[in-house]
This record gives sequence, structure tokens and C-alpha cells, in this order.
Amino acid sequence: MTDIILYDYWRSSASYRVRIVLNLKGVAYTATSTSLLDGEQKAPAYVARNPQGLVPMLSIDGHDLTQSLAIIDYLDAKYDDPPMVSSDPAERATTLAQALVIAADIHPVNNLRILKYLKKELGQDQEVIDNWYRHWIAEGFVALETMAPETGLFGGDKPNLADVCLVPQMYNARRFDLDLQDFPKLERIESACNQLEAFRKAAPEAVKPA
Ligand SMILES: N[C@@H](CCC(=O)N[C@@H](CS)C(=O)NCC(=O)O)C(=O)O
Repeated sequence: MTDIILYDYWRSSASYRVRIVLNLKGVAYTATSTSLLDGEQKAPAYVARNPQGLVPMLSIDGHDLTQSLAIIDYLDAKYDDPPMVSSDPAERATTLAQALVIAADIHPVNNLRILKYLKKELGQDQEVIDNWYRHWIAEGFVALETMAPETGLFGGDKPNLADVCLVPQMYNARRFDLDLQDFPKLERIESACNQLEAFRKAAPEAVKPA
């Protein structure tokens, strides 16, 4: 048991980002599974600490940190090796833009509560919902493929924030059977990242509760 507790869910891609960064930086933590399927993220005791009722949340240094990119920013400030963004302003802005294609533009419209709303409130069937899901990933990936480097990772020879956001989003794309043939650079980066232990140990199947 460590003092750093990550409230996550094995299939949550925002949690997956934080797990990767904790591993890359060698920060020991204890994971507490918050089952999204059982609605544990909406339990009053959890919402009292995280008013959005979402995962991840990182309990560290007496703080309950929320929002995966804010958590990663905290970790980056506290544990600077390896850095998730460059200190060069232009490189930093480029990495943030690449990461935000996923974190700000793809992921929010495909979140569980959006999918539930499409189904329950708007009465859409599963096929429509799956097409919705694939549509928004594909649209973002078309841009990201153009933004991706010809060789190496987004971070060059070491993963950065864009790589950390990409791998969980690729996992989601595969889970929903998105055809990835138009995204060879993204597939190359995913595959290179998944050679690294920090990524492998953070993968949903590696952390899935028994
Ligand atoms: N922007 C937030 C997104 C957090 C988020 O949407 N988490 C999802 C799992 S990936 C969640 O908790 N969903 C529960 C729900 O929709 O009820 C972040 O990056 O942390």
C-alpha cells in the first residue's frame, strides 16, 4: 500500500493515460477500481471528492486530483523524468495540440455517459451508437495521422503526452472495430509504445480486476 491512490477503471482510457505516466516515471501507486458498469463513480462518497463523478482521480500529497491531463501535469511538475512535454514553447504547443485532438475532441463525445444518453434518452440502437463512436475517432485520427511524425514516436525516441493519449485511444478504436488501415503512422507509434513495459503494465487487460 502506498500513499498515492489512483481511482480508476480498467477500461477507462483517461485512467489508462495516468497509469502509463505513473509507470513511465516510476511512481509507485495503489489502484482502487471504481466500476463504471456498477455506477461506482456516482457514489456519494466518491462524488464528494470528485464532483464530476468520473475516473480517474489521483489522491496524492493530500490532494484529490481530477482530469487526466491535469493529473499528468501535476506528475510532470513533481517527477520531471521523463518529461511529458518539451520545455521548448513551440514543441510544447505541438505536443499539447496532438494530445488534445484525442483528449478534448475525440474522447469527450464518446464517453460512457454520452453513449448512455444516445441509447436511453435519444432511443438510438447499438449499431447507430457504434457508428457514432467510430465516426468521431476516425475524424480525429485523419488529422492526427497528418500531424504524426514520419519516424519514431510523437516524442521522438521517448514517449510524450501525445503518445500517452494515443495508445488508449487506439485501444478504444480496436475495441469498436474501427478500420485502422488509413492510419499507418498511428499504428506504428502504438506498436512501438507497446514494446515498453510502462505501457504494457498499464494496459486494460494487465490491470483488469480478477
Ligand atoms: N476529461 C476527463 C474525462 C474523464 C472521463 O470521462 N472518464 C470516463 C472514463 S474514460 C468516466 O469516468 N466515465 C463515466 C461516465 O461517463 O459515467 C479526463 O481526462 O479525466
